[in-house]
Amino acid sequence: MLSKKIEAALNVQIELEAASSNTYLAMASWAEVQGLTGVANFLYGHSDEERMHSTKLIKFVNERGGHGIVPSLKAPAAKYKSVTDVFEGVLKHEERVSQSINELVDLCLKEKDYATHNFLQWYVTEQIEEESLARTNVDKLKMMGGEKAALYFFDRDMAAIAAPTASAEKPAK
Ligand code: OFO
Repeated sequence: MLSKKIEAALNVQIELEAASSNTYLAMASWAEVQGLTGVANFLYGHSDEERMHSTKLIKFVNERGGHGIVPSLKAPAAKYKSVTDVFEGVLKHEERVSQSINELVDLCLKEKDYATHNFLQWYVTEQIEEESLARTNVDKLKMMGGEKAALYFFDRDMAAIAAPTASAEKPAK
């Protein structure tokens, strides 16, 4: 059984993951309109993953006798200055999510909730990967220095990353 304190903290995380999903969806839509199909598909896939992260938390809370709450969300920005602006936003967002997961893990130890602590390890690992990927993308874009030709190749790279991620995340039939 979850304590009220842990249940509330998990519900905050549910909201943060859902907000991540919405933000990446808005970024994907913006990139698609700019003709950046690779970037758009990568971000659509990322948005789907974040929704899965939120749902996974909802199910865990319910399984442990709590109630996972579906949040109402603030609309994310619809327009972005550049692809660099988008990926800097992704990195900032992921850093915030990592911090929030760390605080949750800390709270679980303080409250001696080892089951939730164990469940959260999956998120800890996931955040290492996501932060590192976001950082690599920002580094690449900085290296390109806003060159249009380089952006074509960046978009192609993103398409290659998006394809395996999309098939790996397909729900099992
Ligand atoms: Fe949910 O993994 Fe990123 O935010």
